[in-house]
Amino acid sequence: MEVRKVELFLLEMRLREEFRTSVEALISRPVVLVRVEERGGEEGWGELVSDWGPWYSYETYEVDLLIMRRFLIPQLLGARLESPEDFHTLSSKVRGYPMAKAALEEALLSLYSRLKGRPLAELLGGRREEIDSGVSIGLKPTVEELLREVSRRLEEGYQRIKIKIEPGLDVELVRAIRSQFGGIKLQVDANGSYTMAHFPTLKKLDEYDLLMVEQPLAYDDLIQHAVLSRKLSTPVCLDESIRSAQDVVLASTLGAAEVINVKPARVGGVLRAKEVLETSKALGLGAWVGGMLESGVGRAFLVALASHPAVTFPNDISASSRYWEEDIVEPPWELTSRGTIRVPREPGLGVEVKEEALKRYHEGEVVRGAVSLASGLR
Ligand code: OSB
Ligand code: MG
Repeated sequence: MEVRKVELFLLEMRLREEFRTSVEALISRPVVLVRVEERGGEEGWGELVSDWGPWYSYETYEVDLLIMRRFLIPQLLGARLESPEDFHTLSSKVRGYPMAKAALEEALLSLYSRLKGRPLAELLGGRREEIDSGVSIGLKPTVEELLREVSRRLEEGYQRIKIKIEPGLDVELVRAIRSQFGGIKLQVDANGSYTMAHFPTLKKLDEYDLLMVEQPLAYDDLIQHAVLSRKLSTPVCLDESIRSAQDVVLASTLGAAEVINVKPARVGGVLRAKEVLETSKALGLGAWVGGMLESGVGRAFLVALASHPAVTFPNDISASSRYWEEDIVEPPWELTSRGTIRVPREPGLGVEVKEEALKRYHEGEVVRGAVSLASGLR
């Protein structure tokens, strides 16, 4: 595999509805698509998911663009790769920036998948024909609005509901959902917004039979998660705290988590995410595939990864329509009547990038800041 061209497309994609978490309120996402082309003309696509600001992670799309253009892409151009794994060797001298690495790795992986004629899921050790789909619901202005949203998502067929919580907006929400919807599969995600000072509140969550509480405490505090985990009957799931398979070993050794949310972008790529899944399984931890509000391109990798047998819970992988008026792939990702998403059997993404939709989003209005998103980056 010899990449002769790397193209970056900078889009701004407006979400159908605001997505609010304890760290930010998002109305649109910067989406950078990576297209790689190899000598024979075959192509691959990947997606950069870093945000406008360093809120969920220290990475931002502008810093990642700099890291990709200045360091990662020059290393890649002209290198001969036996497989996408070689990209990790190549980029190992660049410290950090897992999201920037993941975007390029995805592009190489989908290229490789096409060159070999083998579906992504198969390359990742996936076995399932469809994956269990859950939905992540942001903080809402009122409990009534939250209940309406939960009701709508259950009607659409999602297998489990995850709601965002933060101090002051937690037990009341869970109680309201339980009283209206009974024993549905339900979990909460705090995005690190609590401390042990909130322990009495977190302990109250134990009464509601939640599948798990995701990242209750700070991203850099495994020790406190280990302390909390011993005091809660609700399983603790880690998202932001897990950067690698090694972190899973550490978390398991400390007893800081019983479940791992696995996101390719957070751990430096889809191949790394597969390792995180396998390590979780080997250590007896539960696991599922999380999301970063990916466009249809990034979603292809989430779906393929979630077909892996180490996945033990429904995933944060929803249909295109949960996020976008119009996705940039054809066909869009759809929910089956069983609340699942079908795993493509075709090599590559398994969906086509719609170049004309890409142009439309290119020309989208500039909402923020210094960089002209309309001008693109080709
Ligand atoms: O904490 O899991 C999270 C989205 C962006 C950043 C962080 C998170 C999320 C989600 C949405 O919860 C998951 C999805 O539907 O993609
Ligand atoms: Mg999370």
